[in-house]
Amino acid sequence: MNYVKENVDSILNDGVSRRGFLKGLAACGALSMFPGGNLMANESLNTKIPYLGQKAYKTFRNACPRNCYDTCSIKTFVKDGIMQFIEGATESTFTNGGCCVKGNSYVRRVYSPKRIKYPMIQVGGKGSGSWKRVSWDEAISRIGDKLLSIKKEDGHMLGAALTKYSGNFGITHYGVEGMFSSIGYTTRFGGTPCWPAGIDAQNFDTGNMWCNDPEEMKDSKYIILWGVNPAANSIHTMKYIYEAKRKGAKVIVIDPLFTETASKVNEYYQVKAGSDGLLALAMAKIIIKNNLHDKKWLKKNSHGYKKFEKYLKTISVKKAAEVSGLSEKLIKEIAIGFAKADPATVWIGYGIQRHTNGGSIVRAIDALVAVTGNVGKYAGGARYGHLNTWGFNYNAMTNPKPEGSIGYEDSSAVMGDIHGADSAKEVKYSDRYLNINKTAEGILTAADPKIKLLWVACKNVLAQDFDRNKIIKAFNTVDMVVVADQFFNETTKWADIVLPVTTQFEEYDVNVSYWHYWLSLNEQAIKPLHEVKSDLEIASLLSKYMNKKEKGSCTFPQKYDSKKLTIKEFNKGIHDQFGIKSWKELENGPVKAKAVVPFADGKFSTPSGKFEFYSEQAVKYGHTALPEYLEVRKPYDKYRLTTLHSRYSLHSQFQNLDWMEDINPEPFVHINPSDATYKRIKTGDTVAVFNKQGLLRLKAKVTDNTPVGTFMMYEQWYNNSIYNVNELVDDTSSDMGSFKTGAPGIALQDTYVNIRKV
Ligand SMILES: Nc1nc2c(c(=O)[nH]1)N[C@H]1C(S)=C(S)[C@@H](COP(=O)(O)OP(=O)(O)OC[C@H]3O[C@@H](n4cnc5c(=O)[nH]c(N)nc54)[C@H](O)[C@@H]3O)O[C@H]1N2
Ligand SMILES: Nc1nc2c(c(=O)[nH]1)N[C@H]1C(S)=C(S)[C@@H](COP(=O)(O)OP(=O)(O)OC[C@H]3O[C@@H](n4cnc5c(=O)[nH]c(N)nc54)[C@H](O)[C@@H]3O)O[C@H]1N2
Ligand SMILES: [Mo]
Repeated sequence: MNYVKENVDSILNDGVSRRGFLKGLAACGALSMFPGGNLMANESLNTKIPYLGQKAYKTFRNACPRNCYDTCSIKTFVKDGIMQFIEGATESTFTNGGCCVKGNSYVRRVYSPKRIKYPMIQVGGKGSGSWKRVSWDEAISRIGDKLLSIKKEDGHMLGAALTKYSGNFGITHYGVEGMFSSIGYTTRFGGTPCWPAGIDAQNFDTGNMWCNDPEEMKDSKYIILWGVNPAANSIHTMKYIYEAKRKGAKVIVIDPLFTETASKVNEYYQVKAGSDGLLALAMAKIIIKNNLHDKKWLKKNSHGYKKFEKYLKTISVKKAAEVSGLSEKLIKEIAIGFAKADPATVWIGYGIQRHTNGGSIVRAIDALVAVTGNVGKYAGGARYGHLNTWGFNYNAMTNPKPEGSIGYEDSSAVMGDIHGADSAKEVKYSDRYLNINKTAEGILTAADPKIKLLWVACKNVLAQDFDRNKIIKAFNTVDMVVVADQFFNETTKWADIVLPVTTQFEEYDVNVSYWHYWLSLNEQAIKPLHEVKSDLEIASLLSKYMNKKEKGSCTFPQKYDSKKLTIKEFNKGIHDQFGIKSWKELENGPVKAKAVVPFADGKFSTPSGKFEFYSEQAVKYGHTALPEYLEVRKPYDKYRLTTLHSRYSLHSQFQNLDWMEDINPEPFVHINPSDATYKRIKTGDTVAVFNKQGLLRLKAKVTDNTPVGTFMMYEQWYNNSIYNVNELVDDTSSDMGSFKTGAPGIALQDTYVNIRKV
């Protein structure tokens, strides 16, 4: 152990990994001093570290499983059983040999002294901070006994609930859902906080959510980055955007904030939040009026176009200018420039659809792209995301229910995150589904049965879910909260039992992206540290225990072998799509799916088989048939608050590491100089930001990157800080999401607050 400790200490102090980290920092623009710098993301990133020479290391294939566009392919260098440093895989043209600042800190993360090392019980009760280390046997027996007692009391398992989201998107990790299926019908938090309104919008329009390969963007002639901030959130895509720009393409950003991305493109347009639907419709109107629409494509491939054209008569460009804040002249200029370029593309971000009218905005932008005939075109498209390479077996997820299981009788209410809905086949009973975006409400109102055990995995509920104080109240009504995580965090504070889990370097898995088209194997590079176990091994242990106590009570396989589980995920479809014969080929590096331009064949999975301007299906879900303009939520306080994703963290992950604290030590509320003057606030002043729901105390940063009347804070979790933006964000829904993800999205961008100096 001392040997390991000394060696770990030496890497933690060593410049090699730190060097990679600094390169990542440069890649995300941080060293170029936001906003104006000109270091180009990922352009000089190939980390060819000679160090001891490549031969001194054993190398492993890994992947970053975080919920991120880039899902990087990684090469890990191990010496004497200890990870020394990582590189981005050079085989992937997307990862292109470089990781981001977060990826380059992985060694730091794996060996962080802050990791949860053993199973722990909060003996003083939730929130007490009084913890006791226990053995795995004790932790598992407590949980198993609780589950069996729920069944004994209620006759079913609906009192057991699972909330899991995006801490780890590795395919075998859907085994956590599998663990829950294997004990019976349970309660699940379904839906997603991330992208549901846009998913529905694209499905109404195209019958799918399927985007062009981001690598094609280098050949686009006009790129609109609409409510998306890739210079922070998808740095590897920036190189294609830069290449297009170098080749003469026009690249513009439409965003209420002057973002890192805005600082790198040709033109930036500051739009008023939530007004984009009207802006896109006005642009479509101008394009048609100038006879720049693609009549041939529309005739052949679209449904309801004439009705859409008629609806556009009611759209006033003048009103669009008033509502969006862009002048009529500018709107016209963008519309005509976009329509004349070939191919032209829009990247629709996820930030833009987290409004009460978010789905309607995405439908309007889809319509704009379709009018110009850029749907189904190489280097064109209304890009949002895709799940086209996700056709794995989800083997670990598909366990039969124990014999005689009884469930929720309303079988129409089946929901699930689109990343992988539970595939249980029984029709008579179903799981009980609650909206993942209303965690607190779900727990507090669940009756008959109430929630007695809540299992949290891959989710930092208290940092990422909405109306934090209500969540604490809700957690306190649950007999046993179990949290499986790598770090003590906001959520573990309110847990009864904490289980330490592996990082991706300590287990096998396989990863694909919802953005690019690469497939990466994730090999086990090191032995699990401390007493950590993978989510799947935990499920096996639980199954062993439950079956010992009550035979047949859990169907999850009792033997755990992460490599075998990973191999079982592959099938012919995946092999064919990626042009491989076996998973083994991935040991030589990541592979890319065969190139296909989405909808190039003019086939859409909509009821009409065409691109639907007019969607009956949308009507079925309570929306307008056409992509009509919908007004956004009205302000309920003085200032708008937007909570963006940060380049230093992946939601609540990474910012807790010491290196990240070095470069980004504390949170700020970003406020415009004119608002600052009005409130007599200077940079560095401590302020209280508050609304009907909560209050946050933090320092102010005065900057004109934020528009007048809007404050910006990054959603991040700082170790040892009470900072939490969801103290202020309520759980109001966005318009769409129920169609494909089972629950509406979250309108977290429509948050309002006030401020005072303290
Ligand atoms: N105010 C505000 N709130 C937001 C957002 C916003 O923009 N503003 N964004 C929303 C969006 S888009 C999303 S996607 C969500 C993300 O919400 P989450 O999915 O909750 O986010 P993460 O912080 O990435 O991951 C949660 C936890 O998973 C843990 N974890 C990592 N790997 C594993 C593993 O293998 N097993 C287990 N058991 N745990 C693991 C991490 O340590 C972390 O504590 O947040 C949403 N919340
Ligand atoms: N470094 C890093 N990368 C990440 C993540 C992370 O946490 N950190 N998270 C990952 C995840 S889960 C997600 S969902 C994606 C999110 O990726 P993005 O969609 O790029 O991220 P957001 O920060 O949510 O929002 C993007 C932009 O939308 C803008 N926006 C908000 N409302 C409107 C509007 O009404 N109109 C317009 N035009 N723009 C608007 C915001 O100002 C912001 O600049 O990033 C992924 N990548
Ligand atoms: Mo997300």
